[in-house]
Amino acid sequence: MDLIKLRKYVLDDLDLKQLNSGIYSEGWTKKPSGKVVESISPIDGRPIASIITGSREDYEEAVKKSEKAFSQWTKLTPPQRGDLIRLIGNELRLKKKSLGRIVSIETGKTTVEGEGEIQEMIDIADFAVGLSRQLHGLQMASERKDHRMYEQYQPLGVIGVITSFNFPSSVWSWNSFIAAIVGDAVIWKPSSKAMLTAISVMNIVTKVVKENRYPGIFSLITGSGREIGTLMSSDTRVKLISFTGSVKSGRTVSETVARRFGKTILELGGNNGSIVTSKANIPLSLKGVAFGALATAGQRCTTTRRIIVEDKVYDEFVHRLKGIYAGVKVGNPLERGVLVGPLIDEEAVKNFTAAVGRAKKEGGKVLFGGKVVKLKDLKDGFYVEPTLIEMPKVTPVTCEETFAPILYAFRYKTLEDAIEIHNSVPQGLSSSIFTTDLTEEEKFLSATGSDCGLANVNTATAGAEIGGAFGGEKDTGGGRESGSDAWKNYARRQTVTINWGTDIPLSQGVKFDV
Ligand code: UN1
Repeated sequence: MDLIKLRKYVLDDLDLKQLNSGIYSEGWTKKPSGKVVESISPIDGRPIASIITGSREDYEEAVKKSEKAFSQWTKLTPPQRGDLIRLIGNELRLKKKSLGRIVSIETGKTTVEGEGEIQEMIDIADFAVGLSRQLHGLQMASERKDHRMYEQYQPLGVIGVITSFNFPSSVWSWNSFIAAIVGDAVIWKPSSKAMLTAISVMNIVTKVVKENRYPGIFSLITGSGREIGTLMSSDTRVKLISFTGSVKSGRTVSETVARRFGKTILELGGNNGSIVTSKANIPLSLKGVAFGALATAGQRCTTTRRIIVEDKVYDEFVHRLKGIYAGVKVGNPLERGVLVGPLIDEEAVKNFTAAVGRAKKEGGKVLFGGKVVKLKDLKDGFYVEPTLIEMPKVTPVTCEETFAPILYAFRYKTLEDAIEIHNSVPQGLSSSIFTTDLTEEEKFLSATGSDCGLANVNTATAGAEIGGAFGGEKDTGGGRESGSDAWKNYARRQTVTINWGTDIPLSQGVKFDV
């Protein structure tokens, strides 16, 4: 399949003419002043687009325009803001296939996962529309006579969203659609490995904004994290940085933003474990573990990276899992039946090989896979084998997140041991237990159970829905975005006290007679 032809076909459907500009602030900047960066398809290792990224000047322009747009946008009521998100959601529905295909070409996701990415945007749009009529605060009883006390949530202003290649558009929408109904304006810096997706999404979103004469609250600025990311993180005009990426980069972002007392939402690495007990429904667990470990070629923050299996069923479980791995097709993600596409780039392949080597040195035994795959017709693509490694204990490499389909298997005797192994890594994003035993399940969900932001029972660590708050603890950064009350992160909370009486009684019984 000719990727360039396919790319042209889908970009025509997306009506994307301004392909090379990586800057949008109230219109595509004709000639951004940053470097030209190529976007490479991991499917065949070839360039699919050359994009002119932004510089400091383009960034300045984006912030100024966003501030202006914010001042107009914030005058609209939240349901009026919700109207725009509804229209965007409708347009995304129409373009789901083409956008999904761009995601697949650029990031190597399978066709269904590429479209799933856009579905996730549509879902969060629907959620945001409903939420636009439900933004609420508490009313508290006042100790002072004839006083009313309540809290309200005001927009923050301009916020920055820095996304990663693996969910190149949905994570932007989790943040941006919710922030928009709260009343914020959003500047997006996508991963340099997924700029074409960002440009395609922006082209659709901003067409809806323009055609319906809304203020230009969505801007895009491509460029390196080092340059543009640093500008955003240190800029007091950008009230919140929502960052998705590695623990290492997240630490830098967090420190830079904290120095100026800005806000952050951090979605950093995961090292997610599934506990499989002897009471588990084994066929169901096998499916859950295989999906969790292999979907998106192991490049989700929520990917299952560790299984902790009870001694009694370990041999059977691992044997059957190997059978499933043997049947999984690795290859061109655009082809039917392929479940595991490529890794994002050459560096990811190197990291995979290095991790397998380290695991072996640390006492691991490769039960399945472990090698790089060279496909006959896609020799320059970045493919690796689904890999299962038995580990005698928790070792340094198993405490790290390697963005690849490597699954470490551990044995356990008691559930307490299993939970200890599970919680012994620095990251705390997602977790799961497979069991039909109520006591085991409740132990896993108790205060001394899973220490992660997401805890699943009889389902995979990956594949969270947008309705819940998404995020994790420990090195994962503590941020929450997407559903539930994560919208509050995009607002400033204001406690309001109103005296509607004729006197001025003071709190804590203080007398101040003047
Ligand atoms: C991520 O990997 O950054 O839960 C997000 C999931 C997806 C989102 C993952 N809905 O697997």
